[in-house]
Amino acid sequence: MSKKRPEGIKKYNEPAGGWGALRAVATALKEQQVLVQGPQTLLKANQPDGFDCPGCAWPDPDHTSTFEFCENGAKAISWESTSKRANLEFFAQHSLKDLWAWSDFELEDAGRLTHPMIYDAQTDHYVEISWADAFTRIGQELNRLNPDQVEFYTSGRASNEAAFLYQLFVRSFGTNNFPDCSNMCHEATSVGLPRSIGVGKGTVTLKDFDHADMILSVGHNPGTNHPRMMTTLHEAARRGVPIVVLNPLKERALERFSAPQNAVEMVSLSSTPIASSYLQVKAGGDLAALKGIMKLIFERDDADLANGGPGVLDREFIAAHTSGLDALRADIDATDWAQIYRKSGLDRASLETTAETYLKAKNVIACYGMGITQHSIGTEIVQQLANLLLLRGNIGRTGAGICPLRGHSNVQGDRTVGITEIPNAALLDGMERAFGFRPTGEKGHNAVEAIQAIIDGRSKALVCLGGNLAVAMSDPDATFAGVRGLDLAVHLATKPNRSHLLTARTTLLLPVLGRTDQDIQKSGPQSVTVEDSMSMVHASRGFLKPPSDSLMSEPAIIAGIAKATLGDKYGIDWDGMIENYARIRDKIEIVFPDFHDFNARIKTRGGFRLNVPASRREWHTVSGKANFLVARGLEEDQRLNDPDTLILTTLRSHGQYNTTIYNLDDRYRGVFGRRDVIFMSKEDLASRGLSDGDRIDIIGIDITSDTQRVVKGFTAVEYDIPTGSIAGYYPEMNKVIALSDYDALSGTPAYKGAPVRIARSI
Ligand SMILES: Nc1nc2c(c(=O)[nH]1)N[C@H]1C(S)=C(S)[C@@H](COP(=O)(O)OP(=O)(O)OC[C@H]3O[C@@H](n4cnc5c(=O)[nH]c(N)nc54)[C@H](O)[C@@H]3O)O[C@H]1N2
Ligand SMILES: Nc1nc2c(c(=O)[nH]1)N[C@H]1C(S)=C(S)[C@@H](COP(=O)(O)OP(=O)(O)OC[C@H]3O[C@@H](n4cnc5c(=O)[nH]c(N)nc54)[C@H](O)[C@@H]3O)O[C@H]1N2
Ligand SMILES: [Mo]
Repeated sequence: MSKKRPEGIKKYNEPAGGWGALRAVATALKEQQVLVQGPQTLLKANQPDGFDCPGCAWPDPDHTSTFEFCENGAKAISWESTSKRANLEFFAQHSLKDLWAWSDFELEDAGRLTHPMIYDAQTDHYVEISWADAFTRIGQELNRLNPDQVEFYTSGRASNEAAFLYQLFVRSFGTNNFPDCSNMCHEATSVGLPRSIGVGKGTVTLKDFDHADMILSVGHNPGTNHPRMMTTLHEAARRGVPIVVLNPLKERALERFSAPQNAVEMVSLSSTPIASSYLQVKAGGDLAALKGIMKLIFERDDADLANGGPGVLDREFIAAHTSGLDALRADIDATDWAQIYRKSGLDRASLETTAETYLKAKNVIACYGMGITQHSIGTEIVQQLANLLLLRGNIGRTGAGICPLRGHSNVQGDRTVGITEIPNAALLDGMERAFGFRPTGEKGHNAVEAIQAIIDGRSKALVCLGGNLAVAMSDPDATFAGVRGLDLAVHLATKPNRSHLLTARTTLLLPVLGRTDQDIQKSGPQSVTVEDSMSMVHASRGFLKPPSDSLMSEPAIIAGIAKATLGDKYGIDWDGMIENYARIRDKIEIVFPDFHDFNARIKTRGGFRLNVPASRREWHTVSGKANFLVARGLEEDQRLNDPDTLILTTLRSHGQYNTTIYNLDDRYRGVFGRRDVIFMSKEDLASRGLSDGDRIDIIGIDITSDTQRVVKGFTAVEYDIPTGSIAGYYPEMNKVIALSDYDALSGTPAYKGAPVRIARSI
């Protein structure tokens, strides 16, 4: 007899994709009331003459002639093309105190912002302001401050054109304070891979997947977060390519998937198994797992050499192209098996199978996501993954390589066109070439540093090009208080969210055109450009009628703020660039020569690929070679010494886009109508005297301060997850994560490895 589960917790037996996904799209369109424009909008997503889907950064196949189906892309698009409006009447009706009591879901569900607004403290309402007055006001406030007292945040939806103008404005103003959503996401990649292979980006293209003999999928959940990748994995699985998954949770789409384009699977209700083996590693255990796999490879290599064989490493490649193997070998030799098993939670057999599969494959691609970057050792884990590939020359040739799954649809592009707190000489030289002035090269703030400066009162103003920074960051309680103490807060946004309710002395909320909206400037309708996870740059053109006549595009707003702040400092032709975005691209091309013939090349179908030297085995590292890098040992984190400590990892549900909550269901994990749950193993429940359904408090452990961070009254759900690891949803769980808990090398918050204790709620 099956026991009674907590409310809303059911077993979901269907494969990922399939009819469940089609049903979910119909619901999303209906709920956002986009019945007329919606289906037509969806057909334009990721088509050569359409717009880039704001859902994720997975590339588009060349043959974009048929509709690329994606449930969560459809949700992202319908969320933006909704007919709901957060207009002036809405803000007249609701004070900010009222809105604070709304859930994050309800706030965004109010719909698209329609007018520029300023906060009126007397009445506690946002009220209309003209664009001209808004710009003047922002300019006055900014000019009162030292440029280094202002934080300029970017979220990864901004186009290359918007991001480039933004960095031009901020650098002309005089700071490199560029906190960026990338700092919370793939910074471990941006910092880790340049030292390994000389470039902070992935080395594969979509075509490489057709030639791979093994795919390693580490710490990402494509069924939810990159659903179009499932088409690729589905094809590979059907070709018999082994897909080895490392993930604490059995994610449904990585177990079995039914492709909505596949008529046979749809009609016969069948599906394709995806993972050939599934290693349920402990949260944060990937470093141990990767060291274990490499240890087995070295053992096999020794054995083969002893038998007179050639060994199993690619010695020719290693000799010609790499440096540091001996040090890596010494580190791996010194790593103790008992520690590997304990930290990874994996047994010898599963590590051996993985090593065997790896050695059998000629071409291996390793894909990864937040499951490995968002740890205090994130950069080092990324580098160990690169080591594993380098051992057999699996970087820089067809069918093989490293493939970080980027987050926001243009997060990679924003970094490429200059959103960085540490500008290198090439960037500064390029700016000087294009605009005749040399910006400061002094290091600015990343996301954690920006929030810390705001909390300490060192920074006085925050300007946000999109996003929901205060909610996305760890320790929101501290962040909220800090932002409320600012002189100025400015948000460029499509929809209201909680960060907009944190008012400073002067607060402005400026509505922008979204990716799907038509953008018409003096020279006519404009396209923008974006870069996907595989360094492909292509144009995107919205075509929907904007939600109100009072919206401006992101580039136009940035230019407006820049003119009001800088006057004609440096003689920059802001108006000319807004009249025709091709002129922005002309400047991008001068600063970043990789974009040569930019305007011509985006006219070609599918766009063009930026230079990724490591794809050609050119290593732009200090040594001129690809570097094997040594990571720290496995037992250095004292916070984990207490046997009562659990590692909390934070997840996206299937019904959310980052801090945007579409609905309260996480269908594939069997959670319906709620998010206040913590997944725990049977053993961890039992050893604490708890049962499935008990109410618990989650208490963050922070050895650097006495602050108590607690989330109360969540429901423990018995789940198939390794002992010692528990999981809850982002952003709710940010309350227990200390701001000081981040990867020292990259600054990425340790969202997937927070030490916590559990207590029964009283
Ligand atoms: N629909 C939708 N699409 C999105 C987003 C969204 O929120 N919704 N967000 C976008 C953004 S900004 C990003 S960055 C990407 C995020 O995409 P993903 O990288 O897939 O992000 P997450 O859901 O945070 O977690 C990934 C997976 O890591 C696993 N995991 C957790 N801890 C560990 C660990 O210690 N080791 C290993 N090996 N695995 C672990 C989790 O079980 C989960 O399956 O998606 C982008 N696309
Ligand atoms: N615990 C935990 N915390 C995390 C993570 C995690 O896995 N766990 N993941 C981290 C990651 S990977 C990321 S990327 C960050 C995300 O952090 P952010 O990028 O700051 O957050 P989003 O939720 O994507 O931002 C949503 C808001 O963006 C605005 N918006 C949407 N489209 C547009 C547009 O086209 N233009 C403009 N100007 N605004 C727009 C809307 O107003 C919406 O409310 O969160 C991080 N925080
Ligand atoms: Mo992200």
